[in-house]
Amino acid sequence: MAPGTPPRRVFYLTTPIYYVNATPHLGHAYSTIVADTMCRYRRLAGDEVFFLTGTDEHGDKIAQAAAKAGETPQGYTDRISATFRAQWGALGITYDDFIRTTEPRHAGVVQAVLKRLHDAGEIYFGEYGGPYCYGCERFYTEKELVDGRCPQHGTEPTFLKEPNYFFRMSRYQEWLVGHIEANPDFIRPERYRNEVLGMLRDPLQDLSISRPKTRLQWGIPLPFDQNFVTYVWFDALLNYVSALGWPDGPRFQTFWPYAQHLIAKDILKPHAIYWPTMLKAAGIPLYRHLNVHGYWTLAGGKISKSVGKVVEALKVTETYGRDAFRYFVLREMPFGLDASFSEEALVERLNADLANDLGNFVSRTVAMLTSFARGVVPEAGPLGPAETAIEDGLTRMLRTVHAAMEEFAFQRALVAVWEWIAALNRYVDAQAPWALAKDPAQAGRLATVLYTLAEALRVLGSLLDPFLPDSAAAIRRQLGLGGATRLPDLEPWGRVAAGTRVEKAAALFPRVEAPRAAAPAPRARSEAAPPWITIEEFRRLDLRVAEVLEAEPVPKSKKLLKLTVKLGDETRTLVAGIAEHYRPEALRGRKVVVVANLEPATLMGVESNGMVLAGSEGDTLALLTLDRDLPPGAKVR
Ligand code: ME8
Repeated sequence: MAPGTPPRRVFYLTTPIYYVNATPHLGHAYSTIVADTMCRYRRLAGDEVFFLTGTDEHGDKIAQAAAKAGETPQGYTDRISATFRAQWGALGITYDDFIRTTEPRHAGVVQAVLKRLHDAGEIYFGEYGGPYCYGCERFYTEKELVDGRCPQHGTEPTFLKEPNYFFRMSRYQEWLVGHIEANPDFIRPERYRNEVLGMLRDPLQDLSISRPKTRLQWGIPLPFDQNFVTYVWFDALLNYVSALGWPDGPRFQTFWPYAQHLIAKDILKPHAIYWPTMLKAAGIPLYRHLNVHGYWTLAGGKISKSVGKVVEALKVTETYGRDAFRYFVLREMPFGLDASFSEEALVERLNADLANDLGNFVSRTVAMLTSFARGVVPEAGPLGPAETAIEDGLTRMLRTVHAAMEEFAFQRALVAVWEWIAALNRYVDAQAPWALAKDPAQAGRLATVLYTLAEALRVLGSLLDPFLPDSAAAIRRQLGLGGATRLPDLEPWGRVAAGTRVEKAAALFPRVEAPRAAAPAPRARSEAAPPWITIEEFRRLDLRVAEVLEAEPVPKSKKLLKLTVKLGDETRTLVAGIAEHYRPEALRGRKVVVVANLEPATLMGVESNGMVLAGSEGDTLALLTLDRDLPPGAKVR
């Protein structure tokens, strides 16, 4: 290792292995995209990465689905497992291994672990009865049921009572609580850690780990009793070590000490309680982190196979491109919380963030280099304050991105990148290279500005690689660059070589029309909605674009800001109740929409000549801004 080179970090990330009782949907695609983004990011950071996904193929649910399809379980699981692999191929997922629980390499490990636990007295024979949900493949306690129904599926559980083998999970309750308390980021985000500690406040039961063959044959036989097969969760969780070649495989040695799992909240209990206790009992070190995300909902409903509302993720990616889909899901869902998926919201983000902010920046930069520098990156002159601000902004942005990515906070990372892109677009507007190009005395300045833009493009072409792999590659191609630059080499500023040829290419993200909304309702309004107005009445409003020149707090008011805005040739003062939502310095230079003909009013001693428009929902307030530039005073209609 060269002196001063930081040691290479190791990173092992798994997705859940998905049930093959139906084809992949949005929820599966999300987890897999998240894992892929993370693994691409860590590879770009220089880490040694192993990314595992796969399919969970045993159990009642699968046997039932195969019977329903009129296929043998093996034929059925072969077919559906292949659709998962094909889907991940189409989405550009860069997994290192795809494990199937029907593979001999997995079954062998499950049997070896069972034998070890049985020999150690960790497994005993007994009888258990209780409410069982086939959708979840688990027993519930009465307390966990909601109105007597499964909290996940809303179905009535079946009461099952049968002799089975049990794992002495209850033994490990105190130890597990201690481990979670001593390692605050073992389960994250924190809400899920708290949820697990909550579950562990009740006495932990032993876990039934078998099913009698009289009821179910589709499973891995217990090595110590051929009349039973292994309970599907006990079988499935072990994929995380069987895929690495537990116990002696070199991959197990290298990667297991760095294991991180990624799941959604639906399978928190098996991963946060069954799995660590199984590992502990088997003498296998624990994983490092369990990263838990929320649930996507569709128009308020749940997306899941057993519930029946299925979105084929591929359909959306075919229409809008896989980068747009990927960006949308990463940007829209704060990691750990639920989010709602809609095609309209996706199109909005595509147009605003991708077509407008990123796409325009890339195309105008390449176009300006082509028109004003004959397609060749010029030599930069001395950097001025505007360039230094961009460079400092990059350093700050990278710091935020790195910290956010440590915690799977994709949304925070992307917001930081897009703030920098917004700063770049403002830089272009402020420096106006088209004006510099008209003045031969400004040739040096023009070269510096164009160089800065080319350098920003170089950074984006690599930094965006984990998030928007296709677009990042397209950006790099325009600069004649092949592979992405490692993250530690993104800085210092000034790496793009003067003399580099740039190549014009098609727009990265053409704008798309919003998907057609449902047919408008007939001319009836619900009683709660305001009455209809005519177009003439609407035209009485004088709505205008205004540029905020100055913003300052109104003394003694928590809510009000005094804004000085430019409206065409005129400068006006307005008072806006937005102080709890925007800092004054964040408003300067922004274009907003105002009602210009609202009669003046005095608020806390300040005369207000108009009103700034904003939307709000709950505690969130958002100013209406423009998605492309217009001069102050432009009419809004
Ligand atoms: O539970 N929103 O498999 P599964 C977000 N085989 N993510 C969702 C989602 C949604 N609406 N729906 C599903 C199993 N997911 C077991 C796992 S692991 C040893 C065994 C994602 O096919 C999310 O990752 O039901 C969730 O945890 C997983 O799919 C459940 O997949």
